[in-house]
Amino acid sequence: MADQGEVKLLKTWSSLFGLRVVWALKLKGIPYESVDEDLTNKSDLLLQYNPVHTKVPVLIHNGKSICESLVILEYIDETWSQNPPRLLPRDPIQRASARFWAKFMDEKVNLELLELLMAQALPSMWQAFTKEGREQEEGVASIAENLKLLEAELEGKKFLGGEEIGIPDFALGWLVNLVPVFEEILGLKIVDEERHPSLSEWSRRISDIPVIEESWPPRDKLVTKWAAIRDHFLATARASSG
Ligand SMILES: N[C@@H](CCC(=O)N[C@@H](CS)C(=O)NCC(=O)O)C(=O)O
Ligand SMILES: *[C@@H]1O[C@H](CO)[C@@H](O)[C@H](O)[C@H]1NC(C)=O
Repeated sequence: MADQGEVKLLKTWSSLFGLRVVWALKLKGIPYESVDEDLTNKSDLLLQYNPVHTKVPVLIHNGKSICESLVILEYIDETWSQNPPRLLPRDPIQRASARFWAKFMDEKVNLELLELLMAQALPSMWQAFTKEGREQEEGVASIAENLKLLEAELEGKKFLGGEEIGIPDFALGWLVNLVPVFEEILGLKIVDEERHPSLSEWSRRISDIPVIEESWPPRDKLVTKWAAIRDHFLATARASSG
């Protein structure tokens, strides 16, 4: 195999964006050095290599940095194009579709799930979570709309990209682990077998991939972390609304 060069990944123990890159590197069999950042005390390396956003993940390949998880995934696919699996299809129409869905995950699904957890970023969500019963169900319904779209997209398919795992699957993959964590904290069901059979099937298929299964952050640590983040957001929101 050709020399991989020096590959270093800046991430955190829990970063869902970082996980996308971990999976891509591991599935393609690319050896790399992993550096866990403390985001409350960012390293000089992070400030130097991602001065624009100072966010993880950052991939450093032979001293050059690549930022933004979806951009990193494409870089990995192009740089190690000989290593299967191929993360973006060859066909331009299919490539466009893969990029479209990856963007959809970031702009809609992932964001709305975080907003649901925080119940603060959107006034409508805030309302849903400070009120009871029917209105809370309506807050959940807006996320349900996006999940329904994904359910339809996945129907009859193994992966979002088709037969093989691809970039949109990486973009959505964190859902498999984090949705149950959010469900536990919120005490409600977001994804279920009955309403989301294809999504549930896809979740199982994703978690059965050994490289993915072995890379999840510890569940109890995640529950503690996200519950604390949520409490902090809710307290701040209450304080600022008097
Ligand atoms: N769009 C970015 C998002 C990355 C991101 O939000 N990273 C978080 C950790 S999960 C971060 O580094 N936050 C540090 C900060 O905002 O200062 C990507 O896809 O890479
Ligand atoms: C911040 O990180 C540096 C090393 O990168 C370390 O020397 C320092 O003690 C850390 N500061 C705090 C407050 O954790």
